[in-house]
Amino acid sequence: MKEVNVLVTGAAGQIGYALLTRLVSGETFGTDIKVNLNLVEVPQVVSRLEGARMELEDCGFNTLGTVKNYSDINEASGDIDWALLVGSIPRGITINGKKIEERADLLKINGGIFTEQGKALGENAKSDAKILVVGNPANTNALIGYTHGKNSSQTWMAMTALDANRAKAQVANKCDLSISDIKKMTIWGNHSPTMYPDLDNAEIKGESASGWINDQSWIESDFLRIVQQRGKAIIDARGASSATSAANAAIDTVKATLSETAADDWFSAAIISDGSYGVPEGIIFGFPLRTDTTGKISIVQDLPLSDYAKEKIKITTDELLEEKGDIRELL
Ligand code: NAX
Repeated sequence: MKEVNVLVTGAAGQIGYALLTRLVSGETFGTDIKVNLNLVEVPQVVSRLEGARMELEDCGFNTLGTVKNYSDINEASGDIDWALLVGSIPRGITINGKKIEERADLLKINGGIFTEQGKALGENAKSDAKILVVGNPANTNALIGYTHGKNSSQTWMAMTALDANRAKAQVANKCDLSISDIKKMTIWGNHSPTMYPDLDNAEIKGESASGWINDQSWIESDFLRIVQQRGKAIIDARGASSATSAANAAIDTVKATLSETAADDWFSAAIISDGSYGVPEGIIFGFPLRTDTTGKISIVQDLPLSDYAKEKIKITTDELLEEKGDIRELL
């Protein structure tokens, strides 16, 4: 059996719990590939990973390879094909007597983590490794990791697939359609409330989704608000953040990179900007993406953008530039 080596940080957290089974069940990488897991946690909770390991063993998947637990990213990152960086320090945590509420503080604390993880993966992971940052603030964490990875053949992404899935679900509900009828959903920009889910370029049965919906006031008010605030709505209802749907989106992103993207579709993730669509180079930005037959990921070009879309994209761009300014000394 072929093997794939997958590293997951924050593996003892909520998303980690929902993610691990699906990574090793055969669903993600295929039923003919063994998945070796390197699980990483902070030293205080690394012992909990042993519980995760036992449960995975008890699932009885033929595709489960080795499961190793680490608290040191340098030891964990050798020969990795895929890294899912889920662990990060959440807003509201108290560190050295100070409650971390400000985005700038959060960015700096996580910056230290992603500097180290970037260096370790850049030096030790495979040259064609793909790295998906889930831990927030995901885009800027990914920028720090990418910068310190200093390995241009590796691909760094920040996750926006959850936002894309949320957008598709709202459209499906509104139009009484199946999710599979909705294609080409793009989340432009930051994984934050400034993200811009684009219904002009999304398609329903080959037609522009915004044309099909034909209700601009729903698109500009209800739809945007619901998608942008969905994370908060779930926390309010569940008393905890979205874990199952976040893990599902991470699996969707991995799968989207494993084979050529269907001709009538694309997927959404944030990658380093190359200046496409006038987005400044050097920020990790949500774009429409396609995977080719060799596994290379590229930005879908030449999509039309209305003045309204350009205005929204500018807002999320400005936010990412501001975040970059907040962590300038870490780059
Ligand atoms: P949890 O608090 O349940 O788990 C996080 C885990 O990460 C903890 O077990 C913690 O010990 C670990 N951790 C912290 N620093 C670490 C480090 N340096 N190395 C290894 N492990 C470390 O949070 P959970 O609900 O699982 O969410 C994880 C992250 O995903 C959060 O930052 C959250 O904001 C983010 N999210 C991102 C989403 C996205 O679409 N990009 C959506 C869902 C989610 O909110």
